[in-house]
Amino acid sequence: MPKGLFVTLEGGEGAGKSTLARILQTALIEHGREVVLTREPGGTPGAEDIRELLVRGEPERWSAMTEALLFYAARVDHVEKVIQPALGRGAIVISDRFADSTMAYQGAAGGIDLARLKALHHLTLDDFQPALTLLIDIRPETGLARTRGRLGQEVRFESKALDFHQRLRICFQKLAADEPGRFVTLNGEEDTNTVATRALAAVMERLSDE
Ligand code: T5A
Repeated sequence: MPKGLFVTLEGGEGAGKSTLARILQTALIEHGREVVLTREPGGTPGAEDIRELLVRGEPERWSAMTEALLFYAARVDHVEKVIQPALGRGAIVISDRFADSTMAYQGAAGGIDLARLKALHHLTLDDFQPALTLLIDIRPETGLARTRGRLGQEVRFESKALDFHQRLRICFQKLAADEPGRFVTLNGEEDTNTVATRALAAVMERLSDE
C-alpha cells in the first residue's frame, strides 16, 4: 500500500488555491493515487457548520482569538474524521488551507502572538502538520481583484482592509522561510498552467522521497 501524503495549499484571497487543488487532484488520480480533496474551514458536516459562523457577517463580528478557537474546533473535527483516516489508508490528502492560515490571518494579521497560536495547535493536535505546504504567493491587489464581484456572502475576510492582507502575505512568506523543508513557494502571478506544473513537480518529488 502507498504511504499517505498530507499536502496543504496556502495563500491570500484569490491566490488560486481552489483552482490548483482541483488540477492536482485530477493529475494525481491519473497517476493511480487515491486523492481526498478537502478544505478549511470545513471538510466535515460539523466543520462546515462552523465555517458558516466564520465566513459570513460583518468583518468585526468576532475577535481574532474567538476566530482562532472556532477554526481549531473545526480543524480537530476535520483531522480526526477525514484527514487522519485518509492518510491511514494511503491516500493523498489535499487541503485548501490548514493551520498556517490561522498563523497568518488570526496571528500576524489579527494580532495574536504566534507563540500562543502554536501552543493552541500543540494542545489540540500535538505536532500534526502537513508533509508539504504549497504557498501561492501573490500581491493582495491581484488576488482581491480576482475575487471582486464574486456572488455570495462568504466575503467576511475579503472585506478587511488592504493592510490586513499585506500583513498576512508577509507572514506566509516568513512561515515559508522558517520551514524550507515543508514549504514550496509558487508565484501566483503566473498563469494557471505554469503554477500547476510547478506544484505537481513539488508533489511528485515529495512522493518519490517517501
Ligand atoms: N481563514 C481560513 C482564516 O482566517 N483562518 C484559518 O485558519 C482558515 C483555515 C476561507 C476564509 O477563512 C480564512 C481565510 C479565508 O478568508 P475561502 O472560501 O476558503 O474562505 O477563501 P479563500 O481560501 O481565500 O478562497 P478564494 O476562492 O478566495 O481563493 P482561492 O481558492 O485561492 O482562488 P480560486 O482558485 O478560487 O481563484 C480565484 C479566481 O482567480 C482565477 C480563478 O479562475 C478564479 O476566477 N485564477 C487565476 N487567474 C489568473 N491566473 C492564475 N494563476 C489563477 N488562478 C486562479
